[in-house]
Amino acid sequence: MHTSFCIPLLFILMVIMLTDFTEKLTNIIHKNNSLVCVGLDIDKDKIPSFLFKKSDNPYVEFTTSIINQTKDVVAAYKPNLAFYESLGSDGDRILRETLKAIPNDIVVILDGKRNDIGNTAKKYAFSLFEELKADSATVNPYLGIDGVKPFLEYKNTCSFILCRTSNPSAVEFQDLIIDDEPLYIHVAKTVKTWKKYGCVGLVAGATYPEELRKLRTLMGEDSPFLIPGIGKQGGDVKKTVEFGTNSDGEMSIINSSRGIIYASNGKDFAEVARKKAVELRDMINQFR
Ligand code: OMP
Repeated sequence: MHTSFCIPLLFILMVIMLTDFTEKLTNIIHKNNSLVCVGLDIDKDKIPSFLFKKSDNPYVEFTTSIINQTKDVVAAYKPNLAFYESLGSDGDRILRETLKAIPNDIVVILDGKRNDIGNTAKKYAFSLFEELKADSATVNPYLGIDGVKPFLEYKNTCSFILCRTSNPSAVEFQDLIIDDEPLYIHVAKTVKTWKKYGCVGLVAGATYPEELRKLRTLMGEDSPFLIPGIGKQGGDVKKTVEFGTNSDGEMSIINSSRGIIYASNGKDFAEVARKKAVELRDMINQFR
């Protein structure tokens, strides 16, 4: 091939490789020395009330203050869409303005636990990855691969499949024994086969460390894990890190929402959120 073709081709290939999701995740983990994900779950009842008196854009002032105070100590931000959708059309504006405040090198996870039949799942995937330009999303596996594939087809994104959730009633379905193994293990084994379609990881709650350990062993070194349940839900940080990360102490995103963003409801809310994020980062790093 002529060199005048090779050089632009190489450049395009490099750009594609540079923006690969796992590379973006690894880069930000190294840059900020952090596995912390701050969950941006905005809730009027918990946001400092002075913001609603003093500001005409209180939610965005809240989220951008938190982002500005924590952007050098986190790997990711995770807005949970329920909190934005519950605000109606204003929620869409608030979400978009919040996303704009997040630096490009930080991973954005849009948490909507979406899925549907393939034709509809395509629209969910489009709205998260094209409209809102998320790096990743949480996805429900219950409908099987035709509902998941539309998410996996987006290059440079990654979908975190609900596998062993952090809530008390996770056991209700996820622990059902089928062919001598719990359902969540079947989910993980199947998700492993979906790697051929695109980047796929697991959601595994910090509140179930034994299950987390089994899942990391099963999925291997290169699968990204989203691990919520630290902070308000009481997950154990040491076990989460020891069982959830790979042998480099990476490939995991450890989320805390309320424990960080609502640690103070005073004027110092953003500084206190930073303090909490730094504390969590340091505690995690102690065990990596
Ligand atoms: P906090 O309990 O306030 O730290 O919030 C946890 C966040 O993670 C919420 O947005 C939850 O919806 C989400 N989450 C879980 O708590 N448990 C899960 O198993 C999965 C998720 C999630 O997918 O992020």
